[in-house]
Amino acid sequence: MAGDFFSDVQGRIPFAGSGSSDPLAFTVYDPDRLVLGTPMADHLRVGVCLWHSFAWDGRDMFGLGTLDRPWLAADADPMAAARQRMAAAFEFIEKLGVPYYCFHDRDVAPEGESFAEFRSNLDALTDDALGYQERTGARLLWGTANLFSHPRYQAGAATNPDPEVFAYAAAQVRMMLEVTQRLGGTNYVLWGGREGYDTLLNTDLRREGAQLARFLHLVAEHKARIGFAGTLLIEPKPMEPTKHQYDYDAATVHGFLVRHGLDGEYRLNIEANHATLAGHSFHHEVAYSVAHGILGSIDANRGDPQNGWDTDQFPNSVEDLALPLLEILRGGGLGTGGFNFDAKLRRQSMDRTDLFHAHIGGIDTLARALLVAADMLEAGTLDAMREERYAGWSGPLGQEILEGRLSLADLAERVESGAVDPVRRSGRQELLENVVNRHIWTVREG
Ligand code: XUL
Ligand code: CO
Repeated sequence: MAGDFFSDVQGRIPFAGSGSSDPLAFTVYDPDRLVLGTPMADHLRVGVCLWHSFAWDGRDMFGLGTLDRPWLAADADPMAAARQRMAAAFEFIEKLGVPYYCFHDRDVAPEGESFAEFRSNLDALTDDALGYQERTGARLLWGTANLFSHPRYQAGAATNPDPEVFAYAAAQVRMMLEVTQRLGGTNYVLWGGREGYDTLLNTDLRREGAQLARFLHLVAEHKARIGFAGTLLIEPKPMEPTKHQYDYDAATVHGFLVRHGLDGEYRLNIEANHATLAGHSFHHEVAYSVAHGILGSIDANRGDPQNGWDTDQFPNSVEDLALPLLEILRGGGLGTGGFNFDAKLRRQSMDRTDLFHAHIGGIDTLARALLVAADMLEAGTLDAMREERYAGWSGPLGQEILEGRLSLADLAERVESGAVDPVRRSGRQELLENVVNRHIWTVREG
């Protein structure tokens, strides 16, 4: 297998089964294994992100880069460095053996001195990416435009007080949407990194909401104009980098879309660490999105219970992932979406091989959670108990209420006559938790 950067891994990471102690092998993720009749790889549709894994050297706000990343050599010519970065990324993706990758325009292309130069850089690197896709079989899960790093976006992109910044952001999204289309991307993501505020003292909430809605309409119109076949996704996050981001969580974004006639045009890219930053569980955000038919894709990662920021660690808890996966299976799967590892190594995990350990662990955790979720779905206990809890709504009273055949006065009459006299029933939470744990403890790996 070609490549110069990951020589510790010679060929593709194999599936070695649960008995294996080889750290550079999968023990659960067996791409061809059928789960509920579908190969594991098609359930999970795993993607590698190019920003944390290939365009970041480990720097944080307190210190310099720590990671061994020869393809980020600071003194290299920017286009030459960009080509090295892409070569490293595709070598890794091919060796990891996952089907997808994701990137921002800026992750691959140097910005140059002008928009035209940025565009020509991105075009050239898109040609390269097409060649790599053909050679490796890797596909683009989603593309996105970085509308938050450059100083011009300090006060937001679509929600900027200056319409020229709005226009600049529009040009960038148009370019990246078309690049995503050229690469056969199955989704296009908008994450509103600085679409929010640092202080209400200088912020007009009504205006900024209207601007954001206009922007999202423009993107949807352009998607239709060029015939992009993928799905448009919005990625909720409540804060960081801003104090308050408008796309706070799934329910907030859903409400915004409905309010502005944009539902039907956008779905959601739910990120685990963003859910917990919003004070929800990842399970909640996925369940909300599935319940309303707006789940699009997943950014797989996790936060840290002691740190209140977006630590973007690789997922490692089957408990945390099994129930979200159950919701996804109940909803019929991810469609055009997938599990993108929007996750980064810890700063001390400086060896290149650490990237493999991180992804192998995350993917095996996802695979095991998928097995647990499928087992829960097949056993049907949770579904049956939930259904039973609402049984009254299938009876005559429930049906009459839902069909609008009873007024408040009608209902009061039934209560007053004694025909209605509710009986309390246990919510059985502990029993349900035991059911879940038994699936987690007993599901077989092979
Ligand atoms: C930031 C984040 C982004 C988006 C893409 O928290 O998650 O990387 O996924 O812009
Ligand atoms: Co993300």
